[in-house]
Amino acid sequence: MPQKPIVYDAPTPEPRSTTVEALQAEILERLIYSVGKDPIVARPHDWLKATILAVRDRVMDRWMESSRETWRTSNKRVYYLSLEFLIGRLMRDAISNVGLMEPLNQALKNLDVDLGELINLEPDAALGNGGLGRLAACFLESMSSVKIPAYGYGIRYAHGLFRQEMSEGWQVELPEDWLAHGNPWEFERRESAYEVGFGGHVEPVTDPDGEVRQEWRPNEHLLAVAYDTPIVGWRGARVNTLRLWSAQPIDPILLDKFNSGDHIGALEESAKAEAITRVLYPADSTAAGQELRLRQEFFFSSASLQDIVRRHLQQYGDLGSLPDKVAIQLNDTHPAISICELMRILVDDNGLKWADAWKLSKATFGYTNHTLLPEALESWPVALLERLLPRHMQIIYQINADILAEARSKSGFTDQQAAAVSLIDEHGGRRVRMGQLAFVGSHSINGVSALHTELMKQTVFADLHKLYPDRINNKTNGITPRRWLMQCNPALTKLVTERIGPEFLDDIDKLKLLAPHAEDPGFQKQFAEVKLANKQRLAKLIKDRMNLNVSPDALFDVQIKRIHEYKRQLLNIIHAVTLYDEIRAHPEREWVPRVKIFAGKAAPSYWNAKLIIKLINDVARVVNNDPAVRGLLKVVFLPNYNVSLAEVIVPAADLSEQISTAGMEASGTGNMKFMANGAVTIGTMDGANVEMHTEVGDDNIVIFGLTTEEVEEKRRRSEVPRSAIDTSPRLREALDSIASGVFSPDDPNRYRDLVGGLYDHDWFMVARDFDAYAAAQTKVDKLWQDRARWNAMAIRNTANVGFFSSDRTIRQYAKDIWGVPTT
Ligand code: GL9
Repeated sequence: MPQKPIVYDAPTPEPRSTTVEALQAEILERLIYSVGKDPIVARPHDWLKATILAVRDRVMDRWMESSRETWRTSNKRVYYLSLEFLIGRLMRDAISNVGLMEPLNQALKNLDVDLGELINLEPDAALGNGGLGRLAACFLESMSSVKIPAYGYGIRYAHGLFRQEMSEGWQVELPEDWLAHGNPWEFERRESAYEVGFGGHVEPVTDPDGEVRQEWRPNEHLLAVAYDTPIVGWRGARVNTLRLWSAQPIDPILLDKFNSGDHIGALEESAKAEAITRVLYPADSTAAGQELRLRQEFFFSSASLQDIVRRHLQQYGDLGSLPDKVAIQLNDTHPAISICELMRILVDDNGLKWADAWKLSKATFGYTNHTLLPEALESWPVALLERLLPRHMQIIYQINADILAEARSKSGFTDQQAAAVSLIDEHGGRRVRMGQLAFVGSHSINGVSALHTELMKQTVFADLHKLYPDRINNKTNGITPRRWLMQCNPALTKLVTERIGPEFLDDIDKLKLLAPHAEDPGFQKQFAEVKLANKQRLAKLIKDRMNLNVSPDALFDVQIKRIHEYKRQLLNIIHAVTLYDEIRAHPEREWVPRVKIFAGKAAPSYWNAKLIIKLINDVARVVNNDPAVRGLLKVVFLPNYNVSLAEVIVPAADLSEQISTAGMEASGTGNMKFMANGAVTIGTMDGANVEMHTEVGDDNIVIFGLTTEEVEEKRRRSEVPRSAIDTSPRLREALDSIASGVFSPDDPNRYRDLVGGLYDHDWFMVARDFDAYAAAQTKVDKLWQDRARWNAMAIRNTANVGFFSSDRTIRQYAKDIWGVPTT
C-alpha cells in the first residue's frame, strides 16, 4: 500500500467522555471485550486491567494531539536516556493527572468494585535501584507537565529490582515479576524494531567518489523492539512517551538444529539475545563490571540513537539541524556509549566529516553526573570494548587524540594535566573512563546539587574543568509534587487547599502562603490531625506485615533509602542502642517515645550493607521485647522497600533522617519528599540538605556533624578515630555491647569486624559524628516536647518545599541546557 502524505492538522478523534456513566459502561465493555471476562466471575486483576484500559483511553487522545503538535510546529524534542526508570505504579498518577479520580471512583462503586483496592493491586514498575531511577521518573512527569516534547528511552527489564524478604533478619533476594499479569499500559511497536550488533570487525570501504569510510561488520545481531507507555502531565498538559526496548533474537529458533534433534541448542541464540533485557542490575552506586551490563548499555543506546536519527531525518531530511531539533540528556554515564554510536551513524552511515559530526554531536548531548563515589565511576577494559564494539573503540581513540591535542596546545597545561584528561586510564590494565567520554562529548555537564557540583569541579573533573571551564553547571534535583504530595497525601492536600486556596496545585511556590499560618493554633491542630491519621495508617501496615504494635503518638523517626555505609544507617542504629541503654539506666527521666523506622535494600554483593540490615533486626528483636523500655523505644525494619511503600511511609514521618557523611550524597531526593509532607529533617550539610537549610531556615531543620572540608581534612591526615570513641562513654558502651554479642547471642562475633572498622579507620565518620548526632537527637526531643513549636516547624517545611519541585528543575534544564520553551 503506498503511504499517503500525513496531514498533521487533520481533525483529532473526539475525546472520550469522562462522566460516571460513560466510565462505568466502558469499564464493563473493556472487561468483556478486551479482558474476555464475564463480570459475574471477574477477579480483581481483571477489573484492574479493564480499569487501566478505560483510563488509558482517556490519555490516548491527548497523546496523539501532543505528538501531532510536535510534528506540526517543528518544535525541538528532548530525549532522556536512562538505564533506570523507577516508576512505581502508574494508575493513580494517570487518574489524578487527567482529573478522573471522582467519576472513576463512583463508576467503580456502581460496579461494586473498590478503586483503592485496585490501586494497591497494580504492581510497581521497579525498573531502577534508587534515587537515580526515581529522579528519571519524576522528570518524565514534569516534562509532560511543563509541556516539553520529550521521550524517555530505557530498557524494558523482564524483572525489575529484586524482592527483599527477611530470613531471621538477613536480607534474601527473590526475583520480581512485574509483568506476571501483563502490562496494560504499554503498546508493543513491532514496526519500530532496530537491529543492534556486537563483535565482528571493521572494514575500510572505498566509496565511488574515492572516499574511504570505515564500516562495522558485527558478527552478532539482535533486535530491539520498542514498547511505549504514555506519560501524562498534570491536568493532562501533554502526554509524552516512555519508550523501553526489549531484546529479541532475529530468528526465534534455529530450525536446522531443531530438526537435527538439538531441541535446546535450537533456542540458544534466542535465550542469549533475550538475556540482555532480562534483569535490572541491582547495583547501587557501583559500576557493575560484567560484560552483560556493557551489552545492556550499548543495546539501548544504539536502539535509541537509531530511532532518534530516523525520526529526525523523516521530519527534516538533513542532519545539520540535529542540535536545533534534538537534545539528548545522558542520565549518568550508563548511556555514554551513545556518543560514539551517534558519531558512527553520522560519519560511517551518513558520510559526514569527522569534525562536523563532532560539533553536531557535542551540541546535542548533555551529561548529568550523579555521584562522586570512586567505585561508581564506570570504566570498561579496552580489550572488552575492542572485542564487543571494535568500531566504537576506534572512535574513542580518535576522540581521545583530538582532546589530548587540544589539551597540549592549551597554554599553561602541563603534560601531566593533559594525561589526566585522557579517556584511557593506564593504571593497572587499560580502561576507558566513561565519565571523561561523557564530559568531552557533551556541551553541558551538570551536578545534582550546589555542593555536589562544586565538588565535581574540585575532584573527578578538576582537569577537564580547567580545560573547559564553561561546561559544568548545577541543576539541583527535584521531585514531582503530584505524586509526592497530592497523591500520597490527599488529606494534607485538602487541608492546604482549604487554607490557602487551590493555586498551589498549579504553582507549587504558592505553598509559601502557608507560612503565615504556621503559628496559628487552629491550623496546627488540623495539620497534626492529618499527620496522626497518616501515622495510624502506617501503624496498621506495621501491625499487618510484622505483627508489631507501635503507638501513633510516638515520634516516628524514619530512615528509608538504599542501605549504604555512606548513608550511615549504622549511626542511626547505634543511636538506638545508646537510647536503649539510657532508658534502662534512667527510667525516671521524661523520655520521648520514639519509633525508629528503617527500610531499604542492600546490593546483593555488599556484605557490610547486608550486615547492617541484620544488626537493625537484631537490635529490634531485643529492644522491642524488653519490658524495661516500656514501649518508649521501638525499632522497625520494614521489608521490601519500594516506591509504593514510600508513598505510605513518607506522609507518616515526623523526623526525616538525612545523615550521610558530608560530601558523599550527591543530592538525595527522599529528603525533599519528607519536607513536602511536613517532616522535620535531621541532617548533615550534604547534598541538597544544604539548600533545604537555606530554603526552610536554620530554625526549622536540625543540622549536625562534620562538614565536607572537615571530613576531607580528617581523611587526609589519616586521623585515628579512637579518641572519638574513648571520649564518649555512651558510644563506647554501645559499641562494646554490639561487638560483644549482646544483640547476637547466637553468634557473638557477628559484628566484631563491623565495629572494629570504626576503631580502625572509620572512613564514614560514624564514630566522629556520633556525639554531634546524639546531641542533635536530644534537641529533636526538646522540640517535640514543645508541640506547638514542632508543628510550626513542620508546617514551614511544607510551605518552603516549592524550590524542590522537579518542575523547577526541568525548567532549568530546558532553559540552560536544552534550549526548549516551557510553560
Ligand atoms: C544518586 C545519588 O547517590 C543521589 O544522591 C541522587 O539524589 C540521585 C539522583 O541524582 O542519584 N546516584 C546514584 O548512583 N544513585 C543515586 O541515588 N544510586 C541509585 O540510584 C541506586
